Amino acid sequence: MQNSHSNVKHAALFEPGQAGGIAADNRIIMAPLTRSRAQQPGDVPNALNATYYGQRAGAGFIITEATQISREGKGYAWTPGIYTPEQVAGWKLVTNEVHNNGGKIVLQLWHVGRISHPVFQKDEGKPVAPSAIRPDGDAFVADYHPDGPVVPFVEPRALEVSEIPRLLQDYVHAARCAKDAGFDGVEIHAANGYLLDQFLQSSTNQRDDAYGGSAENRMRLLGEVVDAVLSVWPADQVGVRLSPLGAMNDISDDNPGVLFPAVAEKLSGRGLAYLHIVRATEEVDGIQQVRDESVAIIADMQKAFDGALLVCGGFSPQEAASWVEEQKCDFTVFGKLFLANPDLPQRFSQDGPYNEPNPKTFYGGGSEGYTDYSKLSEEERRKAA
Ligand code: 8OZ
Repeated sequence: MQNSHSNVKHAALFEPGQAGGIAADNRIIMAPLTRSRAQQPGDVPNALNATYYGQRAGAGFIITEATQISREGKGYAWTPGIYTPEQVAGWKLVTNEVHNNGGKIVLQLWHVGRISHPVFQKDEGKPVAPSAIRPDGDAFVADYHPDGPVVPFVEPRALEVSEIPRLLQDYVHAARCAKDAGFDGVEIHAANGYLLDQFLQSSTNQRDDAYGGSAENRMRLLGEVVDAVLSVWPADQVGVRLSPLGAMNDISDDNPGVLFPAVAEKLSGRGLAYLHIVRATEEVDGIQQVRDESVAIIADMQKAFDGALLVCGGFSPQEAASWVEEQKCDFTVFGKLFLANPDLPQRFSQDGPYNEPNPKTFYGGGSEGYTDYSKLSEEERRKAA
C-alpha cells in the first residue's frame, strides 16, 4: 500500500475503478433514493435538489433517485421526471453542480407499472402492467387524492402487445432527455417490483404471448428496453438494476435462482457498464440480515455477466471493503448512510463518526433532513489524519 494511503481505513474502497466507461475515484456509490422533493407542478428538479446531489459528489458516482420516463410511469407524489424540457433544464442544474464539485452522476430511468394510481394517469386511466393483477398495498398519492396521503392500489390493465413500441419510444425519449441534461450515464430500473420487474417475475406476469410464460419470454421486454436505450447511449454508460428475492411491492418468482442468473446472462455480451443488484434481507431476532440465498444468486449473476458489478443493501464499511477485496463485487452502494452523511467516503476513510438518518424527512418537504446533514469540520477531519 502507498504511504499516502497508510492511514486510510477500509482501503479497498478507495481504489479507483471503472464501471464500463464510467471512471470512479472510489468504490463507494450513492444509491438511488426517492426523496419526493421535485418542484410542482411538473415534477421538475430544482436548485435545492442540485445542492443535495452536489453535497454528495464525493461518491465514486451518484445514481439519482428513480425518475419517471413518462406520465404513465409515475406512481408517487412529487417524484421527478425526465421527459419534458422543464425537467431537462432542472436536471442540468443537478448535473452541473455535481460536475463542478468533481463528481459523476447517472440517471435512473423508471416506470412503476402497476405501482401507480389513476390520479397520476391521463384521464384517470388505470395503471399499466404485464397482467391485470392488483398489488397488495397502498399508493403514496399525498394531496393528489382527497383520501391521501395513501390509498389502496387498483387493478391495473394489461399492456397490449401493440403498445410496446410506444413504451420503448418513451424509454428512448427519456434516455435522450437524460443525455441532453448532461448525465454521465443511465441506469435502467428493473428492480423492486416496478414495470420491468413485473414482466420478469412469475407472480406478476401471467401473459400467454411473447412477453410471458417462459423465463426467456418474461425477459424479452427488459432486453428490448436495453436495446432501445442503447440507440441513444453508448453501452458502456448504461447499467441495469435488479433485485432477486426482493419482496417489495408484492412480487415474487417461482424460480429466482434460475431466472436472475439467466437475466444476467442475457444482459451480457452487449458491453454494458454494470449490473446493480439489491441484496435481499430478512429480519432475524429483530435484526435485518442479508439472505444467504440472495448472496448465492448474486455470485451466479456475477459469473454470468461481463461488466462491472454493483451491490447494494445493508453494508457496513467493513463488509463492503471485504466484498471488494474478495472481488465479490466491484462497487458497493450506500443509501441511508449517504443520505445522512454527504461526505460519506471521508467518514469511511477515518472510520466515522456518522450522522443518523431521520426517517421522518425521507419523503417530501424541503431542506430539513435533506441538505442540512453536516459534513465533518476541518477539526474533525484533522483529528483523524
Ligand atoms: C421507496 C419509496 C418510493 C420509491 C425503489 C423507487 O425502491 C423506489 C422507492 C423506494 O426502487
